[in-house]
Amino acid sequence: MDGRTLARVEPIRSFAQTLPDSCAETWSRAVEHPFVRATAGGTLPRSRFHVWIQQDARFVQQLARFVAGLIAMAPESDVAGLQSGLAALDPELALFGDFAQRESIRLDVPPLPACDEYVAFLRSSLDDYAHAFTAYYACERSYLDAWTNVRRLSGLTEPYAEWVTNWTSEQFAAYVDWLGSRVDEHAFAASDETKAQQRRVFARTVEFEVAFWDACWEVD
Ligand code: MP5
Repeated sequence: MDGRTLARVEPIRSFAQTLPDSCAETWSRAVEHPFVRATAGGTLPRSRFHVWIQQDARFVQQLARFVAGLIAMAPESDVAGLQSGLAALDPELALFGDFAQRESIRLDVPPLPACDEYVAFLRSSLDDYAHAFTAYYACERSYLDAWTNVRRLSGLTEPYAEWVTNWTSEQFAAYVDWLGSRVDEHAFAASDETKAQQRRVFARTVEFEVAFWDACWEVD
């Protein structure tokens, strides 16, 4: 074969892999948020990190209820995988608890509107399994990519190493890949209209991610 005569071809990407591109601007606002950059650059005020810890702990508690709801409506093919994701939230909540104790901060603070509104949106998506699953994928994928950015820029350095490790571990990346593969499997037989709705749900979820980072970034 003569390489000079071959047409340039784009690699084939799955539906799930194309979802961030279909809301590219919002996606980069989420995964390259100033909060993410400041975390990587070591310039994040400790008080803002504490607010994020408090709000994310609240978020994860509610996310566990959402995932339990997703499992309740899941087809058999998705149940075991989702259960493993739900089980992983226990050690994660323990991480928040240990951190809060070490830094003498409380975790029983009221959630900020950005946290409540995100959770309410996730709950409302449970009306439709494909929507809820897509929202969950967007939620997990955006944390994988945001914390992968932190790791790319600053490595596994203190004081955030445990958080970077939590959301960039091989197991977590494999879980998010698995979620993507289930999105693809379900999209395979879906109509164009259903896929367009899934793109909208993905983009909307990423907007809530941006709002969540904004809320933790904008506090004093
Ligand atoms: C996640 C999170 C990731 N902890 N917080 C927000 C605001 N978005 C996404 O979820 P998980 O289950 O902690 O990996």
